[in-house]
Amino acid sequence: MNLLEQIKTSKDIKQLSRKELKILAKDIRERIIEVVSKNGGHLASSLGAVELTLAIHYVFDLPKDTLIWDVGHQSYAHKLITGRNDIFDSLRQYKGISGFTKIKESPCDGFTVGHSSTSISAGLGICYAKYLNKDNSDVISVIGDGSLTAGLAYEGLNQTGDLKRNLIVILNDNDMSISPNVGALSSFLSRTFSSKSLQSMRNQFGVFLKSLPKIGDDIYNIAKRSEESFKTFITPGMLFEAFDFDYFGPIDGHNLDHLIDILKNIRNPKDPVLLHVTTVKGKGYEPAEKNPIYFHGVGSFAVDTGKSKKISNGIPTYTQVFGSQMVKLAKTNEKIVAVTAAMPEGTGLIEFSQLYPDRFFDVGIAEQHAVTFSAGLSSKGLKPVVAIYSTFLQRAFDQILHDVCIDAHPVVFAIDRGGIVGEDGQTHQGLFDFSYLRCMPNMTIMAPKDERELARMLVTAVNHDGPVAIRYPRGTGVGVRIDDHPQPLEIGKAQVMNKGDDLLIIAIGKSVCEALKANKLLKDRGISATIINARFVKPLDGDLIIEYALKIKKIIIVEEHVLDGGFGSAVLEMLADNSVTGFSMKRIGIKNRFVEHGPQDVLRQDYKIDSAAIVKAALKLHGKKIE
Ligand SMILES: Cc1ncc(C[n+]2csc(CCOP(=O)(O)OP(=O)(O)O)c2C)c(N)n1
Repeated sequence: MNLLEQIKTSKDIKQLSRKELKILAKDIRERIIEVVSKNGGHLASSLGAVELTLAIHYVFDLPKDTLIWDVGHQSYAHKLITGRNDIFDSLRQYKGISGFTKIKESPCDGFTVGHSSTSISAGLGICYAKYLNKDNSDVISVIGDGSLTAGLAYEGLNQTGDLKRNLIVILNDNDMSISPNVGALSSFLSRTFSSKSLQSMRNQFGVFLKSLPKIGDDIYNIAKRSEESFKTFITPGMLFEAFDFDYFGPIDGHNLDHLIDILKNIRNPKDPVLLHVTTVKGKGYEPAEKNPIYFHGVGSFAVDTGKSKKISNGIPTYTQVFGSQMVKLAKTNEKIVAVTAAMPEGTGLIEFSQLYPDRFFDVGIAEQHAVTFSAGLSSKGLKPVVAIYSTFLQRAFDQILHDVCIDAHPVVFAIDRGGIVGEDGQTHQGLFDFSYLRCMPNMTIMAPKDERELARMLVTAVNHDGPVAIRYPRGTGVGVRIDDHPQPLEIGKAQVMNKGDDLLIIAIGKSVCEALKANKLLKDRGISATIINARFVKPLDGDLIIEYALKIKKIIIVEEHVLDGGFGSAVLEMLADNSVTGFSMKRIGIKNRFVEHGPQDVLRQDYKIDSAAIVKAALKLHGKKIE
């Protein structure tokens, strides 16, 4: 039995010697690598946080003290030592444990997360609640340097300084987001000074401060109070001290002894504290240290080589098709610029960024800024294509509405990971975008049934003079050929894919494929269906839908989206507004609930939005027996 197997609760850590803690760190890394190499997951971030996790659990009393991991993707070591080693093989598996922290999963998980940069705000809220409840236990928020690029983090820091609560923020700084971290802040955090250059800067700064009229001497005296406070003036500490945090660091986040000593010192603070630790992403597994981008969120791989085990079927993903079409379009249209919020790989924009560096912007984890920045770009004649996953775009609701839609700026939203995303689970499913975009005046929304249509929609979008969204799924396309010169679609026009008299199926996006599959099975049961590929959620092809709804009185609407306010709702509203009645209808989509993690197809089946569900609904509408 190795040491990890003996750790049943967080408290067991406290019985270990420091030497044993180091052995445990090794066991933990091996276990993480073993499971992630099979299940996939956030390997590099979790490997980088092993010592930090052990030190926190060693010094603090969980769950009495509250620990919040920002994003939660680095929490695998935390899971392993809080009673989840026995079920760790189920990580990210259907009905297994989540890849992020979840209040419902363990009392040691301080907050349910998946989206970044919430830990300081949530931590402060918990801190204040504890204060009012006369509970003086600690609250520790661990945030990465990438997650610190989001405005939300600063809103949290700002109020923390104001409320002066005893929040402990640990900045886990590995100089990486998923890709190398971006922005002025990133270079600021990694500033280091030799003692010589520090001395010279100190002198120059002193002369400058003294030269300021009237207040100069006072500031100089404050600045000079000690070498330490002077350092924080010009090192990363300056930023956090400005928010009224006591700043410590930077210290080596893999040195357990130092971590434990300093955490013991800052326990039970009176004022907000920020501890800056530097770590190596992928620490302890060579392939991940060498290629932390690939191993940020990785599929199954061979442990000895680090090579992917996934066998490609040669069909490109929607993301790849988007990326290659962007490169093509940008060649002939120099107005096209691309914007991503910390996901250049995930959104398929690497080639674009290399070919057109001046027309590519990675703004960091700052979806709200990405959208308003794009509105600004488009207001001066550029054609920004802002590529953000459906789930993360939720953050920018007001920026889309207020900054883009009011003046109908022609911004293109390339919404990747629309629909069921799989193993990342409830925080990442892209199931709300039709609803949150549909209500916005001036917005056009499309969803392709396959990768060929995606290419056509992208051309349509960049030619359109107004806000427009294309929502496409995670994963490979269906294997159709993409036109050499994709032609634009007519805005608001649907496509009739199959004609039949017994049933009308209106589908959007990926669900069109499910409808076509269902059609084959229904033929065998004597039901012939008309299938409409809606293409547009907004504007809807009302004329076409009404024409068929008046002829065929049995209707099924299918979407990979929540039913509330989605595509089916749009069709129903349109039919009601046009007084089309007398039909029986079944809407297929996700009921109003969050969808857990698991393989995409398993979830589609489980949540009854696949071809089998369509067949079943059709048989029911026709009063036929369901086998
Ligand atoms: C709002 C939001 N946008 C994007 C993401 C995708 N994402 C997950 S982790 C990550 C990078 C986080 O970097 P950092 O906080 O430095 O942690 P590290 O992985 O480097 O340990 C990104 C962009 C997210 N989880 N939430």
